[in-house]
Amino acid sequence: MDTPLYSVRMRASSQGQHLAGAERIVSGAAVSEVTAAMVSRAMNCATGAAEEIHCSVERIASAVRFEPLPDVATYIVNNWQDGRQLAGTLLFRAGVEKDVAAQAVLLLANGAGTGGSVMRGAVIMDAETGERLEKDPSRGVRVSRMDLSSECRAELMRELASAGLGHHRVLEALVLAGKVLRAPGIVAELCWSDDPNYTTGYVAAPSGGYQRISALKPVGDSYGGRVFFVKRSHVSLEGFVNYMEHQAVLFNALGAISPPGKWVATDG
Ligand code: WAQ
Ligand code: MG
Repeated sequence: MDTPLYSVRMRASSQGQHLAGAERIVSGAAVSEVTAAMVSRAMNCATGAAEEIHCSVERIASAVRFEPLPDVATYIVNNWQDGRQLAGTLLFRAGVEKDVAAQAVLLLANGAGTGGSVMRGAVIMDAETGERLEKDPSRGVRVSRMDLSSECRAELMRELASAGLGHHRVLEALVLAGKVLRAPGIVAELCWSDDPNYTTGYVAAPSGGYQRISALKPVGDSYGGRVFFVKRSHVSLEGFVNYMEHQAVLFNALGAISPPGKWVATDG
């Protein structure tokens, strides 16, 4: 018998500014506890007191997909310029045209949103032409409804901590990228944070997995974002966006986590 699962989501804001967000997929028995923990975290937010906290609890009506997480690799680069070069190489390897990869890096570096702002969601980009395909380029597409099973979460936290990757951003981004890589028609994802103190980003691809790059921007830079690459002629955009926003995906197995390796840029 299948026990129903629930999507629990929280977002906190102050003066109309987003402060914190979280989401989980849990059994009915865990809903109250998980919701309370989210609210408590938002009430004690490091970035300031929340004025508004919105929680939603929804029973997941359609089938949940159970998937394994992608493998994790880490490239240590000398500086963010080398990091961006490596991102281009990894994107090209995944099937993104060279100039399109370069265009995507510049887009995130300059702010992909309206008037050069940071977007709340991701850009969808044609891997062959660089054309932007998201319906609302000021918002982008938001990936939602993904989580780790509780056993997998405990195991992943242990494994990441022992690999020196215990920062919460690693786990959260890995789960998000894991869902993205299971999307119909995905070619690759490029991401780095808008947090000025967090310079590590990644290129994710179905063949390469979750490939971390130690620096994709200088410290103090508050730009960041995500680009999902697809081949326009091979994908139903509506199906792609619907999957990203609504399909529940629960990860129940880990991929391999490799030790970090140095990467040295080549000329040209
Ligand atoms: N769906 C789509 N785009 C999103 C989502 C989402 N659910 N959440 C964030 N974004 C976009 C948005 O433009 C953010 O500004 C941008 O991504 C960055 O989000 O292995 O922490 O949460 O060391 O700041 C990657 C490396 C960290 C982690 C990424 O992103 C590691 C990170 P942030
Ligand atoms: Mg952020």
